Amino acid sequence: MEQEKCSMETTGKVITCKAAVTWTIDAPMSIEDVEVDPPKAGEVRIKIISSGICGSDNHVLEGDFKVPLPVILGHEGAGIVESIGEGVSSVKPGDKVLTVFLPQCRKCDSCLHAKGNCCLKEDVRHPVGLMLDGTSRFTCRGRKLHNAFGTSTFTEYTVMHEISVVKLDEAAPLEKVCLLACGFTTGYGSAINKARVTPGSTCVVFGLGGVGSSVVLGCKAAGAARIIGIDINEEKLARAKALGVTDCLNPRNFKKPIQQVVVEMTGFGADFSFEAIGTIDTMVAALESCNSSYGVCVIIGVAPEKSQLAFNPMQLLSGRTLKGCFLGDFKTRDHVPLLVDDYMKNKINLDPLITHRLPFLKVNEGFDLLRSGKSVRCVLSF
Ligand code: COD
Ligand code: ZN
Ligand code: ZN
Repeated sequence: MEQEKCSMETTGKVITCKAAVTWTIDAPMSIEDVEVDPPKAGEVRIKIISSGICGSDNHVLEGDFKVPLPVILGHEGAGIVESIGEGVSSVKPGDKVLTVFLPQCRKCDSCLHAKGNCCLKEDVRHPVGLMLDGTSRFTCRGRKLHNAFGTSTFTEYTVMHEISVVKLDEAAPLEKVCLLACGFTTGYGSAINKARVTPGSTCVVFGLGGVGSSVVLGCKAAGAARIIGIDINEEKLARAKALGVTDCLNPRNFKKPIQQVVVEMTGFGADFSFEAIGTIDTMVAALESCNSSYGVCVIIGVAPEKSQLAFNPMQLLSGRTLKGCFLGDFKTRDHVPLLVDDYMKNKINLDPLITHRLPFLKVNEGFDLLRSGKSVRCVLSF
């Protein structure tokens, strides 16, 4: 009732609210008053309630992933629809939603293909930071701001395309399921959907942040017998044990390459390997950690711009499979609600991933926690 009243009062009007603006990448975000335009045709304006801080947002701030500036970052969000633009039919004001960076238009070649999940409506690999009509809905100090990955959740209100908005169960707790907008879904799906981890198998996961930890949960759910976790942060290794990691490896404790250690530990290499860090070296190590004949390696991390992956093709010739995957290979609007159902049925536990909570205005502190390695996921509340 309260929400509907609120929505009626603001529908069709510009909303002025607080947002964290990234003017340049080498400075903290600045909390500003921004004007958020009403949604145009096919768009949805959302009141953000919760947002996680994902490693990819940090990649942007550290200059490894270039997006047009100035920008409002954040993509792991959950909120409530405030108003809708013309023609929007899949959500209505008051609905709980997730802000997902991969759209699903249900019409393009990728969406129509049974396996495709990279909708062609928006190429997230080369972000333009504008709505599909080439304009922005955010203004700050008279300047137009870009959006990030079509989402922008570090703001009290955002505008997204309907095709990137996932409708949620009315009972879903937004302060938890926001992780399903990116980190959890990205990691869990890479194990379940892309690698198709098999019962009794051996898996190795490089990087035990929010995404890598979710890979571990996926491997465990798929029945992996052994899960080797690799991280340079001892605290991350310790925490991952509680998630299902059976063997912890810190590459800094070994003189030889970590892939050699994994191959020796497993006999012939792991059945499945996952890279959730985003460096070239760890991608090659992940590839070489899986069995040379039947091993499957899934790359999840984004490497610094313009970097090239180099390895001896013999690594593949012997039979290995190298795969990549965005957002866990889920078709977002079709499949993410099913994950929410699993969460509501207690089949998925997000609590071990949420190590910190902060009010939104302390978003820069949240990034400090991520960079210092103290947090797995810090969830901001608005
Ligand atoms: N060796 C071992 N561990 C390392 C190393 C290293 N050389 N360097 C860093 N680590 C560990 C860190 O200690 C940390 O625990 C972990 O790697 C990284 O975790 P986070 O918490 O910084 O980041 P996540 O888990 O939120 O995200 C990691 C990704 C690599 C998945 C992310 O940053 C990324 O690149 N995402 C791109 C993929 C994608 O789909 N992007 C779209 C939206 S996410
Ligand atoms: Zn993310
Ligand atoms: Zn599409």
